[in-house]
Amino acid sequence: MAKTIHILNGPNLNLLGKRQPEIYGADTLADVEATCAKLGRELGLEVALSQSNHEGEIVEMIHAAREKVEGIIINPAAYTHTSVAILDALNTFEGPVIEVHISNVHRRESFRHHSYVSLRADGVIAGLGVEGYQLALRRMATLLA
Ligand code: DHK
Repeated sequence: MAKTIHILNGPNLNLLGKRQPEIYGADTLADVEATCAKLGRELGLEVALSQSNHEGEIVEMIHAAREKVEGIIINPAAYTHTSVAILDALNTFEGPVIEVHISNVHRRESFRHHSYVSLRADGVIAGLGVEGYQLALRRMATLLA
């Protein structure tokens, strides 16, 4: 049976493609979902993508992932820099976790330089645009082989 990867996205990423395209690019989250589903098929992985603007909902999605999926790719967006709750939830998950940021957070405001989620992540991708999700998926295929 194919292993499942959940790609979780935090606040404002529902506006991907419309929101500050000079920073986040022109692709929408639906485009990301389609390219990752296609790549998942090539890699033999089942891919599910979700987005929420609410911290507690993201915590609950991580709890649900505990029972259902083998790996988590997460772009916690602004919660990256603030959320101990999301870090704690990820610490209850046993499979691999890869953190993705579309922009290079280290070249931006200093409050974006710290990530709570990085304390749990097995790997971090930043600044490679939405291609970062596909690269994370390829790494998941390696880790779960
Ligand atoms: C997305 C956001 O919404 C920001 O709050 C983060 C991240 C960076 C990204 O680059 O994908 O600081």
